[in-house]
Amino acid sequence: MSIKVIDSHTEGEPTRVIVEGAPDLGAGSLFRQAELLTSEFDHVRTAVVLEPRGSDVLVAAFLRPPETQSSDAGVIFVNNAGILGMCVHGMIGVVRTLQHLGRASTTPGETIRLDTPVGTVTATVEPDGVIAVENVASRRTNHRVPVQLDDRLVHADIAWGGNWFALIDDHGERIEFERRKELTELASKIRRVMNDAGLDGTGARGGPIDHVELFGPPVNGGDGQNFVLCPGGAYDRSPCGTGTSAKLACLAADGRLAEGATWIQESIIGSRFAGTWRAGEEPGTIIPTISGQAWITGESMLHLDPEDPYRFGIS
Ligand code: PYC
Repeated sequence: MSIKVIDSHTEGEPTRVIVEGAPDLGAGSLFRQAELLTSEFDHVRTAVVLEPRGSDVLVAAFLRPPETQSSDAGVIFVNNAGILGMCVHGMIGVVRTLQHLGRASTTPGETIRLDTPVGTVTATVEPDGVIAVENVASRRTNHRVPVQLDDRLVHADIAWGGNWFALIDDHGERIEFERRKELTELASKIRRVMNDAGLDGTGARGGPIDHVELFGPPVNGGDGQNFVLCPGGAYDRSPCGTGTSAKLACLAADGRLAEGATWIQESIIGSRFAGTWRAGEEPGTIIPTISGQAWITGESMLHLDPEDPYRFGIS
């Protein structure tokens, strides 16, 4: 079995797009196809994402036919833990990859519509290689939920930005790259305590907290820096576009960022996304747009040798 992939990184966070050799997931909804990917073809996800071919940081994208008539393609994102609802850094990587393949325009102003299991997003080509993703409707569902840890009390906002986020300001830690191990431990503890206590995302597609976002002051001319813990324990090298969408939903709900104004979110490595929002159709929702840049890093043919005991990855 061979699988052709194209690798890129978006503001430091890698994306691997599967361009040949993906399994047939049928013609159901992308939500159903994602379920099928998990139940029948999880070994393909693990082969592509996990070591020895991948790593815990990698997000992979399965390209699918569009689910809605007006869209150009469908995408299912996966990582080391399973399916991701939406992934903005990944979508910027997908669009950059489609441009690299000559399947998407590089002309500023051109748009491409992409379906995901949690909704349709639109990507617009901006000058200088920047890609702006108008994400799914995002919203804050809970404000300042007290979370008691062994050694401190923190308060979390819970928000949907295509994944479920707990967003915390009053954690008492310095947000510094050198402290990523301590930040990973703290964020993991917060997620465990919140999910054990049932303090999870509420609303239509409610679900457990899958990402935790810790905030600190800016270091690179932006409005703030974050540390984002992803579902499988890795931290996001980019500022996390779904996380920035969740942040914008909180800023909008607090009246701290006006509609159309720009928020520059810095990542733990200092890379940046620009975020802005407009009102969503449903009261209390916003439609965020997140802009950033991706670069192609490689094209490979992955081989799964039937004799290789680790052909489906090291779990
Ligand atoms: O950019 O949305 C994002 C993202 C989610 C997980 C890693 N990156």
